Amino acid sequence: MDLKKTLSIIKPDAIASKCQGKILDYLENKGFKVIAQKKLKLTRKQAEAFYEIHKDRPFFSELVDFMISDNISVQVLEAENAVSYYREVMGNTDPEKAEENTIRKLYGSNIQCNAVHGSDSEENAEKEISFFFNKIELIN
Ligand code: IDP
Ligand code: MG
Repeated sequence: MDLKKTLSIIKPDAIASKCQGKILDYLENKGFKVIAQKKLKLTRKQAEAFYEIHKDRPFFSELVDFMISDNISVQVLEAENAVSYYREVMGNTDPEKAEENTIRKLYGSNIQCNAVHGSDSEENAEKEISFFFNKIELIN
């Protein structure tokens, strides 16, 4: 089995609606192992740095405001093909377009407040994991 890692964020909307536990339960039931986890509140600079690839998109400043509006919970998840598997169970960016029983369909509200983040490639997963976690936090 070729286990890989991906970075997950339970976003402020899902924390505020008390869906964190349900999402973690869902992920464990889908076979993901939570390797590392932390709760934090991003500063504006940190949120801007994390979403830097979107800095020229029209929704960038709204996205940053949303991501700093409350605590977030960040996880490193391990599974076979973790990146693509998490993208699949997370569902479409827009909860209205997401398939039934995906996290965003179940717990997302709209294209911005869509409950979770998941890395979009193995290369970005590595970068995003090291954005939030240092080496010692990932040894278990
Ligand atoms: P993804 O999270 O499915 O990978 P991205 O295109 O990478 O989607 O967008 C990052 C995040 O930016 C989304 O999860 C969502 O919170 C927000 N976002 C994306 N598109 C829009 C939009 O059209 N309006 C408002 N927010 C958006
Ligand atoms: Mg993305």
